[in-house]
Amino acid sequence: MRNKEVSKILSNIARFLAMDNVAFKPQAYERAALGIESMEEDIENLYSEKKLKTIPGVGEGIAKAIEEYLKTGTIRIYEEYKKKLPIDLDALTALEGLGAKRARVLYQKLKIRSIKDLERAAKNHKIAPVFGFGEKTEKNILEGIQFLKRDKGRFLLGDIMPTVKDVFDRLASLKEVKKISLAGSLRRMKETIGDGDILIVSTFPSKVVNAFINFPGVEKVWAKGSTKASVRMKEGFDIDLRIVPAKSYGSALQYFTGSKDHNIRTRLRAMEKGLKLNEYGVFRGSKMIAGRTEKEVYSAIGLPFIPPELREDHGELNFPLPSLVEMKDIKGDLHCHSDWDGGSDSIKDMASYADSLGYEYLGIADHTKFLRIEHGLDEKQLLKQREAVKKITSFKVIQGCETNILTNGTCDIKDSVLSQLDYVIAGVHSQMKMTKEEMTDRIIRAMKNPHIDIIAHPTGRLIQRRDEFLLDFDKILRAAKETGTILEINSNPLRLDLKDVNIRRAREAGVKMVINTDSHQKEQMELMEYGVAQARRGWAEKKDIVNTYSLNKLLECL
Ligand code: DGT
Ligand code: CA
Ligand code: CA
Repeated sequence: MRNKEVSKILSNIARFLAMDNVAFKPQAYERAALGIESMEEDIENLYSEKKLKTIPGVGEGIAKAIEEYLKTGTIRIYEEYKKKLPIDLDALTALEGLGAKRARVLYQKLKIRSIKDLERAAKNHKIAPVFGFGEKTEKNILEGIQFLKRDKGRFLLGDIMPTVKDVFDRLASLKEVKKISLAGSLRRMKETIGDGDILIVSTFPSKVVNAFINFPGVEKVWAKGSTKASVRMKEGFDIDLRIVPAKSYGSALQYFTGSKDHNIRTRLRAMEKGLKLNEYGVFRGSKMIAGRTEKEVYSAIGLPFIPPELREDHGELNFPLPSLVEMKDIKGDLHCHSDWDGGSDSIKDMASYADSLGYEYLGIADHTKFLRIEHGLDEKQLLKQREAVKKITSFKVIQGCETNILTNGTCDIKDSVLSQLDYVIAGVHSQMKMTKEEMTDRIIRAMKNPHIDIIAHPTGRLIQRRDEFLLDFDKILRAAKETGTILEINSNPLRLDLKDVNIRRAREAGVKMVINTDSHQKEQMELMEYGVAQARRGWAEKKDIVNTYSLNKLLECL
């Protein structure tokens, strides 16, 4: 499958086109890139069947570009753009607030090509005087760089999971592979990942190792032994592979899933029982008493099976374990954007995608007018949209909106219109730097508006890019409980907001939550799995999450 590379190059071209202020084309390239990235079919097959134009966003021009890429390994206009603008666009635009256009200005004015150049310029106060930048931007750039440094070498779960899944599927299809599992932080679904870990049982380890190190996308081989290997993928992260005998699979999986702190606890627990636990098994003296399955291993040391997401030494050996919410419990997604606010897909298309995911209902919550860059809807448009939603009968769609909590805690849509919608989401999208007291009061004031049901991405963080708001979270929880406001668990891998520890606090405070994807394109609804994983890491059960409810019960609490 070369889908990912094709998608990447199209999306890069989109950015270059956008920088050149070309109209419409960038959106088409971006849309094509997203479509290709998320589709199941192999792009090369579609090409050989002359069906490229069935991909959303792909017209004559883009089809030609794809053909050129598949044949020559690059696209001429892309090479030309790169020559004109020889900068590390990916790294630079990874900084919060620095888009492609601004990166180009910095190159033209200050010859900034890399993060290093950028940092030097910002420290020497060269950025602020550039037209359109200013002191504040310069400060934000420096802060952003500090963020990158702090998390150096860690990757967003959602960025690396698709590649690891590819590798996993390739391994799983080898006939020499008898058992396979993700391990490490990936299996625990941590929000950021140092490296990927995969564990295998095989009848012919050296064959598996050889196949693995020759997979497409493997850029470097760090180490290769008879039962393990470690490689660097071209996306820049590493994958460790280990092959173990069947009789130790459970104990090895337990060991390599971690976390380290959880492992220390389990080993101590074993010792208290006069046993020894290591990656080879559970032993009484020299006799091995368990090791084949994880369940057997936990049971031998007197513990129930502990779901991987809980293995963080957060009390999982001592508390009664929750019965965690699962993907299959999710009945709908309540935070999805349509083409009414500039999202990619019509309400109808979003609805049929929700249907294909096996959901019972879909909530459309478009941005509202304060967010002009997001084409936010005003009162009139919301009411018009309401009529449009009513006409959809093929799937149950409910209509909300994602209104903006303004600095004083009021929101940008009149109550008389909010009251007509099925539900209302509210979120902070501006003025994020307020004192703790101000920000807490701002959000609580919004919660007290009887029309507001859900607070979107409540703490405002962007992982590795932007800190949480300063918030008195206990106060927020008390207010949520009092007003019956639901807190969102936003599934976007860059947000995961609420995060695990806050989910646990919310649950303990008796505050309900909703797991949403905040999709601006139908395929993004698949991000739900990251939100569910985060909820599980926060010990959440089905009853804590309102979009596990049937529609009637859901509407009652909205
Ligand atoms: P990461 O890769 O930084 O996101 O985090 P992990 O948890 O995947 O860590 P990694 O890849 O270094 O090792 C995988 C697992 O192997 C880890 O979760 C627990 C186990 N492990 C590795 N080194 C040690 C160790 O020194 N002591 C113990 N008890 N376990 C270890
Ligand atoms: Ca790891
Ligand atoms: Ca590792």
